[in-house]
Amino acid sequence: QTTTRERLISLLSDSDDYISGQKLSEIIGCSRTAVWKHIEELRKEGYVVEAVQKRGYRITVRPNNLHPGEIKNHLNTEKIGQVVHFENTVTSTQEIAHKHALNGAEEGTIIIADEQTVGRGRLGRAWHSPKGSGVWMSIILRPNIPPQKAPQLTLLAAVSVVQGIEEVTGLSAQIKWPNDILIDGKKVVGILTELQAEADRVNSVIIGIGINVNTPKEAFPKDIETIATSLKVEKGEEIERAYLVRAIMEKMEKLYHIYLEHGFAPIKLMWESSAASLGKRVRVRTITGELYGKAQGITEEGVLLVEDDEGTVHRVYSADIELPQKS
Ligand code: BTX
Repeated sequence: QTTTRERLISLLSDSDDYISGQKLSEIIGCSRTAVWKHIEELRKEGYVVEAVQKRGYRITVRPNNLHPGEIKNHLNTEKIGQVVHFENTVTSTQEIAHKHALNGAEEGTIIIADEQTVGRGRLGRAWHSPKGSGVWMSIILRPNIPPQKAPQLTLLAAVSVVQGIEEVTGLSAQIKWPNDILIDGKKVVGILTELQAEADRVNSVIIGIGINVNTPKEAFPKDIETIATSLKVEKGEEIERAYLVRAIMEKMEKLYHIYLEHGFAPIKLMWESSAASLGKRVRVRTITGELYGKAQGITEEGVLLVEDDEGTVHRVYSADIELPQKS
């Protein structure tokens, strides 16, 4: 699966010293001309590749891009992220992931794009996915579970993203049931889970993750400028996107192993420790109506339990939750 280009990036990044064209071509198993052509390609994309006579090549500057070579460089997973399809511009990575899934893509395959023109949220809503500043990706999983358990994977994905963000930026994010990740009360990540399933079993779960990474504050459209934020805005510095994706893939693979072996219970505990809404009064808006009450917790299936003022506990399968304003 690893291409010449990916090997090249990996070799030139691992080495503190220069590597000669001859040596590169021997290790990779291609001609020196092929090596040279790939290096020219990398330069066009913003890599600074130093070339010194008699010594060879070295990468000194890497662009903040999401090319598979960058993501897979040092990626410590068995499955998740081992196959990466990168596109500059797509309608929606979900749409493309569905096609790959139907065509038998391997578990763990990711589709990632620099820009989405029709990024989608839940219930037909749009997801703002401008060029170059975010992570817009879809991950294909094939767990052997019944369809009604699939929402658990949204929660698992949310925990992975929170852990990945924490590792790379040190920022502590919170999860708002079921699929939003907030920093300081503002939305920095959205997660959308879609299924290809039969009545009793899942064929594939397609987890779409949208992260505002380097979006400048003033670049958010008017309708979301007060509710959205980016990692860069919160951290005050540019974040390397490929590094973030890698961290999330690694966290997700660990959690997914735990999930397949021990079920949802351990993931539920981790989710609860990052949950923004638990124990608080919330407003729940479903397609059929509204409900006020205290968010008690989630069930083993990932269903939210809300206790209303009369003491009745409601099981909420799908809704938008509003948290009280911070005082
Ligand atoms: P959601 O329906 O919970 O959230 C959508 C709502 O969030 C919008 O109506 C808008 O108010 C707000 N919003 C839109 N864009 C942004 C943004 N960039 N940052 C913060 N708030 C925003 C959430 O749906 C699920 C989003 C999943 C996105 C990923 S990206 C990769 C994959 N491909 C794809 O088309 N969707 C997923």
